[in-house]
Amino acid sequence: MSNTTREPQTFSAESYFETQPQPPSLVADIEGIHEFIQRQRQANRSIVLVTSGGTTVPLELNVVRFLDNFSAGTRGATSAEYFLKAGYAVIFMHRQFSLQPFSRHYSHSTNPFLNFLDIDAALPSSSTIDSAFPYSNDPPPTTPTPQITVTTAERAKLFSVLRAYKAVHAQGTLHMVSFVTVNEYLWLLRAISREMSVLGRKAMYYLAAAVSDFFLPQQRLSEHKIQSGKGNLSIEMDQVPKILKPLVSEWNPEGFIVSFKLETDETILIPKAQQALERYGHQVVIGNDLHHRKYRVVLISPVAQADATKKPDGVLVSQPKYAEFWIEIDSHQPSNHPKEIEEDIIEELLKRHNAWIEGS
Ligand code: 9Z3
Repeated sequence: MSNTTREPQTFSAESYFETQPQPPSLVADIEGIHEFIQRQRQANRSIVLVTSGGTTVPLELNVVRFLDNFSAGTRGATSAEYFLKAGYAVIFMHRQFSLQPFSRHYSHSTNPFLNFLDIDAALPSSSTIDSAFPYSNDPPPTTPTPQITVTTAERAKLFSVLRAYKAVHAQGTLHMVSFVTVNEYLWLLRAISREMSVLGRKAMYYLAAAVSDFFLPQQRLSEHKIQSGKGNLSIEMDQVPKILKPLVSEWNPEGFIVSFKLETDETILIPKAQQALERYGHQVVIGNDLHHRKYRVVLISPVAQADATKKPDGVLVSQPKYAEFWIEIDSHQPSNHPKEIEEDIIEELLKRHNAWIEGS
């Protein structure tokens, strides 16, 4: 990285993939995806690619520091469950260690599963606490291992999560693949989209990952940890190419594509979502504002202009170019059985995807 001013570089999707390195794991990842798609096609299932979590932008080749994008992966992991429930096969392309379908209910930070387990054995008194720890030089605990049970209050919820999880595993309808950097994300998205193109209209893309807008090309990364002590650090980043464009026009023009638009200023949400549709020509943009994203979203989609209606006097009334469809749920949800907005989002998208498959 240098402090000298330079001409900003513009990357098209094409020049990006020509100059930025292919991740070493890509070939193996795509083999797994290929097999998964073949299996689901034989079972005549629709497949949705769900992207989830935030991408990083490394600042060094031997990476110590990186920029990150906000997302816990809640939207993607929750949505994946509702797609699976509806009979879709899901490719869950997520940020490593972000939330995942099913296990998200027992996130280590908000709902650690160890709290729900009871152990049928005498616990050591506080004066002999060290005897309770497994990683000492003591011999292993006595056999048979004491009974471990789930606390009564948690049993019903755990049962329903576990039952769905086991059913999905038995059916083999969930395939996981992970990324960390924006580079890994872009390479994976391109390769998976191309693989999915064999599905034609039965392929859906649900792009909920929070993707970096700026990055540092590999050629400009410093090899080692950037040293402090030289005063300020200025980093000039290049723009990540707009990847929706080739996805819509080249990689799978038949696919049903849903992207997300995140804003913190709600007043620009709709114009920005419309701008994305105008630019890329896909099917739906889901607008969400950071602070209300769990309770309110808006689906923006193009209106077929042939729908323009004639008034009785023969005057042609031009239709708005884009339709808004708001989904809102109560922000005060019971903690034991909260309604999730993703349930309603997916219900609406499934109707639209069906219409898309039928060609309307
Ligand atoms: C979203 O807007 C997601 O809904 C969230 C989900 C990231 C807000 P969480 O996982 O958050 O529930 O914590 N994703 C898309 C964000 C994004 O990067 N959009 C780009 C943009 O706004 C377009 S691809 O320009």
